[in-house]
Amino acid sequence: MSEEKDEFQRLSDQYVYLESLLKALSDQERLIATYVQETEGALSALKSLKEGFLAPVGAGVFVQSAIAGEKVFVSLGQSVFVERPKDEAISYLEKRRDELRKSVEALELRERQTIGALRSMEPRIRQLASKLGLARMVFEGLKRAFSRLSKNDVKEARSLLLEAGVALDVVEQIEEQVKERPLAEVLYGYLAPLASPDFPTLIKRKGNWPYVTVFFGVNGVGKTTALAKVGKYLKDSGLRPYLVPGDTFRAGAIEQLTAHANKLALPYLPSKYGADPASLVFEAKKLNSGKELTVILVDTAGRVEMDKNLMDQMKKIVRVGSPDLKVLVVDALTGNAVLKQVEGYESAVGVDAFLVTKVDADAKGGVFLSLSRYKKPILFISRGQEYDSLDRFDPKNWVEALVGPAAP
Ligand SMILES: Nc1nc2c(ncn2[C@@H]2O[C@H](COP(=O)(O)OP(=O)(O)OP(=O)(O)O)[C@@H](O)[C@H]2O)c(=O)[nH]1
Ligand SMILES: [Mg+2]
Repeated sequence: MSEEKDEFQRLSDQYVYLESLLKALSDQERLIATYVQETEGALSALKSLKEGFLAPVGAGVFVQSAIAGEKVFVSLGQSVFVERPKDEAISYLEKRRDELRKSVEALELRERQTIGALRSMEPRIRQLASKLGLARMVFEGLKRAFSRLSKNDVKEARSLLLEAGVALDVVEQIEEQVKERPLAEVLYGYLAPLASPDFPTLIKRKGNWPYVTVFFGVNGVGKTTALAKVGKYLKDSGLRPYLVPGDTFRAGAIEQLTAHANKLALPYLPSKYGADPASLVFEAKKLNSGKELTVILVDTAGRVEMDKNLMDQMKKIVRVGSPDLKVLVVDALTGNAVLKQVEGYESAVGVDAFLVTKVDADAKGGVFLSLSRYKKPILFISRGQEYDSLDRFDPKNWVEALVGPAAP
């Protein structure tokens, strides 16, 4: 395990280094390409130059004919000056243009090689990350940002953090705190409250079963998939999940849930479209009343916008079903917009925990830091289509993967 951790650390550091190298190469290539263009401009101006004429040709490049008409005065950029007869000046500029073109080609080659190296590292990094329970937590964006921050390049770090989907106020707080404490400690301070609880133990402790868990969230975030995974996880942990297809709205939603239930051999409440989800939960609770270790998992309908009908339906589920746990499912790819979702559900029904999905597809990772402001646990993270791709969120591993050890 520790050897694999070291390898992961080494590879992901190297990956981040190569990515920043790639960025530097392409910035340089773009810059030199503009020099090529400016030189071309200067050349054509020079060729059509009339005596005594001052011709501005692109930023920083001026061509001026000397008084005698015999010599031209060529200034390239800020530092290169040559005073030459017109023909000589032309061949000088042509030579310079060709050299610049060669530099562009050489840079392009190095960029292609760097991209190749990056691509060839990715499978192993992903494999290690998943073995270490980090999902695909390479999170290049965050890693780069943190490396800038630890070098006191606050401006660049800020824009990288924002790009990675971290909320602005969180970015500002982190910037302040790193002035006083090591970055790893600051990050751990934010993320520690998000650590996943031991869900089976929570349920076992309840005593008067069934334990009711409702999954909320906007359209397509992965509620139904996550619910099925949690069902399997709980069953594997010796509990008795019971599924409720509370999305009686979207076409195919009931079949989707019952197909998962059949595949996993989990019991569920039969339902039909248009049925009132709150009544389904009520019914499920009645059927399972007093049944030891039973956990009712309720799927709900998602919509793109927080419309009033949906929210009323959610409120009714909560009122009638009085769930033990209200889980808001959020998609890691949502970035900053996740805050609006949290606030919408928080004010309507209240949120007890998060479940973050699609972590496998997210290379940014900002969502965890954004969620940290709510100080609520992340029940699980979901990282793929397989039923077993469900992990607990471990802030310590997460911080270590990003900025190295030092978390307490
Ligand atoms: N890559 C990846 N895809 C996922 C994950 N979880 C869900 N998906 C995919 O996301 C899509 C939506 O998943 P659902 O579980 O149907 O989402 P939902 O929130 O129930 O959607 P609605 O019921 O329509 O609101 C499906 O194509 C899933 O296969 C995950 O962790 N990683
Ligand atoms: Mg669904």
